[in-house]
Amino acid sequence: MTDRRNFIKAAGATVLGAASVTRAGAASLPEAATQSSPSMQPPSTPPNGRPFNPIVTLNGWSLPWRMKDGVKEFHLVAEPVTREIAPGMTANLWGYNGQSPGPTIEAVEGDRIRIFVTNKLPEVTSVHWHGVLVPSGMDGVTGLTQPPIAVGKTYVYEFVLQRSGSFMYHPHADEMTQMAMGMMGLFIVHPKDVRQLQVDRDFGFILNAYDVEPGSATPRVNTMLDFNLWTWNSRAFPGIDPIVARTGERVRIRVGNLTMTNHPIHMHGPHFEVVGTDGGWVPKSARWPEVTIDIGVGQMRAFEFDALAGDWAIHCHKSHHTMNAMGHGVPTMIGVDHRGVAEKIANLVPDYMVMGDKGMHDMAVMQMPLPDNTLPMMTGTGPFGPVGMGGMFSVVKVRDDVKRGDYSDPGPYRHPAGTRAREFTGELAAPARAAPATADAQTLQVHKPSRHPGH
Ligand SMILES: [Cu+2]
Repeated sequence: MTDRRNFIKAAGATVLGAASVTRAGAASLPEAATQSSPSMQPPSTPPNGRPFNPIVTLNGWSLPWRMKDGVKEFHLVAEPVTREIAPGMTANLWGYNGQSPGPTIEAVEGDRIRIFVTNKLPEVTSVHWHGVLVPSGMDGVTGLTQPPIAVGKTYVYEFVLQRSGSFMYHPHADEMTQMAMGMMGLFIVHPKDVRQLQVDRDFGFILNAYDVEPGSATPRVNTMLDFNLWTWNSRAFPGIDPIVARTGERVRIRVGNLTMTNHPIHMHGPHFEVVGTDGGWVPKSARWPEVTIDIGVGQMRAFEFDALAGDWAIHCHKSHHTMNAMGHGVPTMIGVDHRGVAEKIANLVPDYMVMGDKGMHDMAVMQMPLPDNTLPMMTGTGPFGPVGMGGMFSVVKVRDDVKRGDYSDPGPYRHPAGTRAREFTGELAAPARAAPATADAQTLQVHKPSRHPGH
């Protein structure tokens, strides 16, 4: 405690305001852990402090802390990072501690935490603890509750966690740019009683979106709606981890939305219950069943289900959000026979192909030349061929024999005999159709009004 008091006095600030760290304070900074891998890091038992059941961050990890005089100390470093969006594409983003999104912060209701934030970006930043109840001066809004964290400077935030729940963190300084560049992370506060709200598996991810011109690597930050990479934790399918569970386990998924539009997240298979928002837990009697949960901008939702064996798609139901970079200015060619025209064009442009006249599935099958560092629009392969998906899509993989704590991909589901859709090869009778309407019935009688009163 003496250390902290001295340090705060030296910084000339009160405990209620985020304070700039002096050289004396910096000497006592906890180490800033960094992560170079975009793969899911399995949860680990908390080494000290109150016990909790850790969450699993899809394609992510949780930030280690150190205990100092009963305070949990974390160190976030805001910095430019490179993030693999999916195999074949890497983006130049901004994030924290080597990755975008930043590491998940996990702590327990009642914990006093101290978060050091070092700014290694080329411009000022701050961190807002979205949904966490904090003193006003710890809220991280540049200009309103604190000065901006200047380039190269470190600020410290300190507060006691009052309520458990699913929260986020993100900058409140040039946030249009900084969130478009990938600065965000999950902030999970576990209940004080480890048995309360307990589930077998607890997953979390943030919905984010980027506008990266095919062939380039840095997002355009002025885009408001027309993003071309729809991602979960800055990953696009097939780069998103599967959500793995054992049959019968209780599974929770927490999803936050820091894009510029809503995302109706639809899960196939078991129905789920909405159990929480970033405003708190929904009382048991008020939980409601769903198969799709619309997650508005700046919202978090937590939902739970009992795992059923199978490979169950989970995806945003806006179909354009399960695609990677695509051209929107393309006319619909379905039903257009343009083969004759194509031959003439091919004389001028030898690579010209006929596409889209029977729908767009061919796009998922054919290998087309793409600019470097560009994901195909429809991609991913399953045991029965191309899935034809990109973007916000993953698979809930539930098996009878998954071991406790094992999150590795169990491979494709083996459907029990007689439970999979199959081709029908029998005789097809002509379908019975309604008799065509007679010409008489189609004659319209038009009665013109005889008078036009009032005009
Ligand atoms: Cu969406």
